[in-house]
Amino acid sequence: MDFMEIYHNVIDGQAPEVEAGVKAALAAGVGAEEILNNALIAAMNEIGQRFEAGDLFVPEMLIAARAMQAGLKILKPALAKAEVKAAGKVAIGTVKGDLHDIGKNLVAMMLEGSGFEIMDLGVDVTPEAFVSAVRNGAQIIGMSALLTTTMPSMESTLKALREASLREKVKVMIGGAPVTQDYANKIGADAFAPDASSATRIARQLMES
Ligand code: B12
Repeated sequence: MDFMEIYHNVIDGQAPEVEAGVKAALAAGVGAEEILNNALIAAMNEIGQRFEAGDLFVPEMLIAARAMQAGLKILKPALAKAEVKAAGKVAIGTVKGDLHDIGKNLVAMMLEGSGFEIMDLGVDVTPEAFVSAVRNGAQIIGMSALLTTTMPSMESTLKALREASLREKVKVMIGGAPVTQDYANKIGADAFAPDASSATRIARQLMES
């Protein structure tokens, strides 16, 4: 399968073409994860590099992100082959001050697909909102940050959980491009995952631990 057409349409921000390309690839029997990795994620990586190099700016990044989301929407049913029994309840959100949600949505979709019940808290989520989610039954919290300047909000959330005496009741998993295992260790999170498929595996392990 040649993913170049979808890839370039994401980069050019052509949402309807991306949608059509993803539909055609699925109809041709290409695996959803293959389309995701080789076309959609690959294109966003390219966008990130071009942005870093100063070859494109926020508006272009935004329309590319919209095109990617259009493709993700088509992939969602294929990625989320929901299992019957709920594996656990996960509250997931992008931390305070941060509006990046593509990675967070992808992790939510994959978790849903592997049987977790998802409470999607959206973007710009305050520590207090994560705390409320635990009061409402979340067994795992998933925090996403794409900016080095918003990562400290993960630590604030852990602090808020301790202050509410809820830290022992919940597992905390973190991720996002600038986040590392070292950072997770440093702030006392229970787990880090570098991508959506390992997030699913790790969430299952957290439910058993
Ligand atoms: C698209 C994008 C945007 C879009 C976001 C649209 C949207 N709806 O999300 C827009 C245009 C809005 C945007 C805005 C900004 N952005 Co921006 N953006 C990006 C870009 C190009 C891609 C991010 C992305 O979606 N990647 C694809 C997804 C699939 O990958 P991912 O998010 O990493 O997620 C995966 C893993 O990290 C992990 N994961 C993610 N979350 C979680 C959570 C859990 C719990 C777990 C376990 C795992 C996990 O699994 C995911 C799937 O595999 C990145 C470049 C990059 N290389 O990351 C810059 C980037 C993140 N942005 C950057 C910047 C600077 C900004 C702005 C400040 C620009 C500006 N001057 O205004 C603003 C900030 C706005 C804000 N307050 O949040 C910088 C950050 C620099 C830094 N180190 O802090 C980057 C790195 C670009 C760069 N190279 O400079 N951005």
